[in-house]
Amino acid sequence: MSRRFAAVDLGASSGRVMLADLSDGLKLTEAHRFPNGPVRVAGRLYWDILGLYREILTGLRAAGPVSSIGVDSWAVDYGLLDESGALLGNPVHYRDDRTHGVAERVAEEIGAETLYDVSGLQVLPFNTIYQLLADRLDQAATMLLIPDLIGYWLTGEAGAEVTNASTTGLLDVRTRTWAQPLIERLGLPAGIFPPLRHPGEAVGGLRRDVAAEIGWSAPVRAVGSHDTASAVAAVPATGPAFAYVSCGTWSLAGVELPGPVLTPESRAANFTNEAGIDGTVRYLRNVMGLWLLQECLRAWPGSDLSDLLKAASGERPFAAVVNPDEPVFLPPGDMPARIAAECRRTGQRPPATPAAYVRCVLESLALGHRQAIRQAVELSGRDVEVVHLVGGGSRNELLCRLTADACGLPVVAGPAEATTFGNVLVQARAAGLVSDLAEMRSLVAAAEPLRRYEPSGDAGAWDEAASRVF
Ligand code: ADP
Ligand code: LRH
Repeated sequence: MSRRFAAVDLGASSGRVMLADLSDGLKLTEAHRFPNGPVRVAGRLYWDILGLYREILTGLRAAGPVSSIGVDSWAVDYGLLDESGALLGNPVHYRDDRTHGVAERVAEEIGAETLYDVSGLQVLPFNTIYQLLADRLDQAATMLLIPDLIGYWLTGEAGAEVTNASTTGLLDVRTRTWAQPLIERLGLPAGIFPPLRHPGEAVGGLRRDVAAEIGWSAPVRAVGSHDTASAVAAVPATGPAFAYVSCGTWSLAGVELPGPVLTPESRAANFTNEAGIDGTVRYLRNVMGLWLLQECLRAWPGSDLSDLLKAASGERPFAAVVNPDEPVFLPPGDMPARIAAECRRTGQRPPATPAAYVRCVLESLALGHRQAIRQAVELSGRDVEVVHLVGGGSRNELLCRLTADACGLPVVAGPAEATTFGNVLVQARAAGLVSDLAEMRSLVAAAEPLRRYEPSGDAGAWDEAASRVF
């Protein structure tokens, strides 16, 4: 058996097929990277799922033969299959507005307390539960979350991997099984939810036509198919006293716990208890993340990220900040205009240049990280001595420094491809090459140079900035 594993990792801004070699430590190489983003058709926002699938095949062909393949992606979104297994319509993007008002309606019908007690999930307007209620299900035989849909196309086997199923709002947070009574109460067809599978379990062999197309064959293995579950599994922590920010399109900020926190205070703070590897709980909150920056860049054609970051580091601190989680920032659109409007609404002068906008976005995100981590500590009672910042955002030195300063804690930055590490290490463990989460984490720490940022600056200035927007 070879010690090579392939990870298919679909992020909301880019997808990649990565190759890991565990012959001597852990080496990661990129086989193929491709852009990902929303496509608006007739007023509805979709993913280009077939385009993504084609890129995945290109990547697997380039990666060459491996021992197994794991697939992860962003959470909550899904495709519906009919009785024959054909895809019914293109998967809708979680930033589409079809779920407008649904969460409020469900809370009224079922009760927000009951929903939280069953699923332990934060309320985000796009949770699968709300999308399904806004969808047409009359022809649907099976609902597959995005990584499970890709796995189905690769192998012909349908199932629901549990870490990602925990983001639907329809998984019981205590038993980690489908919440049948809730599903029935909502009038959702129980039959569309496929059998659950766990990270490390076999999905199936590649379909013969897929193997012929990529030129080799290997089994697909379930991993932490929610990208954030894989990223948290690969946080290079050396002990339990850590918080994390998985920072890409979203910043997922929180702590890892042995069990859920389901208190009224936790619900009021909109903290989520998502399923992690090995029965752990990812106790975290979504912060709007680098989406704010991505959308600014889209509004400034021809701008260069590294030039802007350099310029932003010389900008005046705390000139303007916003609450990054204002719902107005969620849909695609003119981000600088929305930031300017938020600044005006909170009595601040809007930034005047792109560099000043970037400074505003990064300080606002650092404030979001600080607030989420402080609340995670308070609500869970977990001690935190260090913040691990992983994902593409760990390449952003200014953001790492600002996060350390805002939190008053050291930040250890990297790896940027934490999700991929988590994905391949669960496969390697299933192959008997790795033992437990601690060993996985020490392999990641040894595989990547990590950067450490000590907190500095004026804590009072961060308090003052926070008081403007929270
Ligand atoms: P996702 O998985 O959600 O698509 P990633 O984890 O790939 O997101 O992170 C993408 C983000 O990382 C980009 O939007 C960008 O802001 C940031 N990023 C990536 N590379 C760099 C870099 N070299 N310098 C600064 N920021 C970077
Ligand atoms: C990050 C992520 C996050 C979800 C969001 C939909 O990629 O999976 O954990 O909340 O996408």
